[in-house]
Amino acid sequence: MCVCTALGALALPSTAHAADTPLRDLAAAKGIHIGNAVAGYKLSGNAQYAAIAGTQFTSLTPENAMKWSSVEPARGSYNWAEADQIVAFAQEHDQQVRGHTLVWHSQNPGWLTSGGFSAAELRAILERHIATEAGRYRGKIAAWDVVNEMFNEDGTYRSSLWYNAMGPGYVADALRWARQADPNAKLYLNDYNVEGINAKSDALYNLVRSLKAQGAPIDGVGLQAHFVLGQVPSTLQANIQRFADLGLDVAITELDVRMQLPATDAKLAQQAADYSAVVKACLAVGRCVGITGWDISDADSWVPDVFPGYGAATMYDANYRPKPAYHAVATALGGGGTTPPPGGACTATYAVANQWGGGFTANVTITCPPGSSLTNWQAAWDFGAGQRLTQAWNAGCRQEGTRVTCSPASWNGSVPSGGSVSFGFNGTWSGSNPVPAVTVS
Ligand code: G2I
Repeated sequence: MCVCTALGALALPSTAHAADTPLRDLAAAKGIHIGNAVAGYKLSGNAQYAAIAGTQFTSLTPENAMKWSSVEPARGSYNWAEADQIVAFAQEHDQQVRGHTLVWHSQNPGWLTSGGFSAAELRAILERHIATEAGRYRGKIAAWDVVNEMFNEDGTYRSSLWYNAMGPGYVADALRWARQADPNAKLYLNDYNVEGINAKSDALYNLVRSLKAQGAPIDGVGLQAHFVLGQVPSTLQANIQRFADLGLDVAITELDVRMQLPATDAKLAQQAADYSAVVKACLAVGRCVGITGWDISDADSWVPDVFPGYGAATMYDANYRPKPAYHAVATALGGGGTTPPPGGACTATYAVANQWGGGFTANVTITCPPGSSLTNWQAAWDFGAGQRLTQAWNAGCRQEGTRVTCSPASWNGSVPSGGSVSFGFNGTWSGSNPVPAVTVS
């Protein structure tokens, strides 16, 4: 057991950042923005939420406040209160605002979706909407998600109010109207399940390439990045790179990593690895300009409402305490000296030493920094791709389902302060052999 951080979880103040450099400073030093999605009523009604929103991020995205049903619930009757509030909060905290979103198939007001408008009327209504909203915030928005979620999973255009009335040309029209309304805002197309290379991201790629060829005003693509635990696509960086190579900016716009509840230490460690992988992929591509999370804490997240039984998708737990994912993001952004995650400062690394058709050898090294130590350590991980452990040395390991649990041999149960212990094993694999996140206690 860990003898160093027994007080860790209890001793931390509720928004425990005491020794940490805020994410916003780390991100700024790397030349990218770090953002989150926010709701106005929480900024004014929840002090912990507002403190995190104001101090950790360089960019805010209104989660719902700039959507059509929020700003024009009845035709010609506008409600800008929450959007104005978020813009003002961002300005007070020296933050940029990502506008979300001008054109979408969802969260449109009833008067618009059930109005029985002709194609020509819808076109005029959309032009006016973009002119009104982007015009109101002219000069105050760093980037607009001009069109949101225009594709089906197979890369065909989504059937929507706009596509059905105007055909695919609605995208270029919307971009032109947005450029007219706010010439300095970066104009983006934004979608989900386009993070890896697949049919849907191919469609987005072909669209933005043709928009650029036509001279339509397109500055960037937003990859929403609503991920499932352990499923960050291996082609994320290559996909970001191919959009960048077209001369476009790329932003991660709605990052979260959902898991089946309850959250366990192992799942939170995998989630930390997933968040870290996203940050690293973005940092590896010069035109990846920033990363925005979708919701401040697990208490704020949209996930449990939409995916029953799933949640814990953000960087902060429901009590606004930073999770391992927060620390992993800070570390990936170059942070040092962050508060170790509750549960232990000793860490384990897993490395595949040798791999051949159907088999592999891997080593796990448990390391304790000065001031930490372990006695009778336990290491555990999940094999997510069907791997089976066959034989271990310098540890006793067993596998049940995907879960592998290892305990020390008689001679290596103690990891001293500043020291390390290694063990190894053989296993079988097929298809892929990804590196799992190992938890140690
Ligand atoms: O679904 C997750 C995101 C996918 N990409 C586009 C984003 O705009 C979208 O955000 C979510 C918000 O996080 C939710 O908060 O969009 C949902 C649907 O527009 C939002 O949910 C809505 C509920 O459906 C409404 O019932 C509720 O009144 O939030 C509204 C305000 O709380």
